[in-house]
Amino acid sequence: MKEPVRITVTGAAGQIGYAMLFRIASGEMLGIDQPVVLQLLEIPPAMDALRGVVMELQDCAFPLVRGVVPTSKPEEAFEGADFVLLVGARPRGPGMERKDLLEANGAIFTGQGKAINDYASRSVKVLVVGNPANTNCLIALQNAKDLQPDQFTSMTILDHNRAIALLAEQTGMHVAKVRNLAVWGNHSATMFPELLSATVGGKPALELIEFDWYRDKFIPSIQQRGAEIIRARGSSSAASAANAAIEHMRLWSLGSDSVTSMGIVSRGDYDITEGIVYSFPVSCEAGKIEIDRSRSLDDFCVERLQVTERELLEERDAIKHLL
Ligand code: NAX
Repeated sequence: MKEPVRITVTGAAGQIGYAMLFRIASGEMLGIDQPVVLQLLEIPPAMDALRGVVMELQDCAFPLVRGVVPTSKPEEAFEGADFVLLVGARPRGPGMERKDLLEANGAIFTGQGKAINDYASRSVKVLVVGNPANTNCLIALQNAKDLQPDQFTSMTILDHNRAIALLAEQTGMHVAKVRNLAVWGNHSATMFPELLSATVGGKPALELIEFDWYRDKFIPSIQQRGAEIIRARGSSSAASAANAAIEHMRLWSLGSDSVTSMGIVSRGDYDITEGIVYSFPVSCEAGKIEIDRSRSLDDFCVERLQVTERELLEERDAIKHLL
């Protein structure tokens, strides 16, 4: 058996936390030979709910779990953390504008970035799930001055998986046949699910579907999928988001055998402004994330890459006092 690793989950009593913790504890994230210590952060009003979640974790008697630490203190939650999943965030309340949402979350992710800097393992891997995820990730990494920016990522694998599923359905093929698709940009309604390089069963995706369907149905459906789920379920995606977060961390630490999508700090690839957290097509090996630099993009793609880039630049401007 390996030495236990410390995994911090914030917002652990929320709906994504509830859908995620039991799967992490059973070994689905890092493997069934990897013991874990779960360090669970919540705000004080949610500590009772978190106590209930901890009781349920105990009642599973998971052999891999070597400790569970429920806390409302960031310094305890991030102490020695090898993996951090920043799920807890302030939801948009009635009358709240996007600017207010960015500001409210800015305060949370400034503090958590600093606490990760001060208390986590020097090789920590951080995933931001809480929205607005890309910009929250930017704030956290900018406040973790002693860590490397590439230790911070934001989640777009849920959008990636949604795009795979919809393309598979449209072409009548199994999801495993879809390769090389990518989601670019912000996790928001401007994200760009790109099919130019995608294949289904070895054939170019764009030869199997009508371009009009791609532009007018596929892209907006992926962009609006979260809202569609809220309309149907009465609350936002939780199990699929938890699944995506687990997949993101698994691929990052154990490696990927195909292209996926992750929000990472731009180094200027594909002419995207350096320094913003932008979703790119990536692959992972030995704990490192590499951008797929092999894509040739047409004007249709470039225009969409720029739309979502502009939105991220506006978000960055709105919180620049926190950076
Ligand atoms: P919930 O409202 O069910 O849970 C959030 C939890 O976070 C609550 O228990 C709350 O007490 C806690 N929390 C709030 N502030 C905190 C802080 N400062 N420190 C620690 N905990 C704190 O939301 P849930 O459905 O679990 O969603 C969590 C976040 O994920 C939201 O911001 C949501 O918008 C975002 N999502 C991101 C997705 C992505 O693909 N990147 C998809 C799913 C989801 O919408």
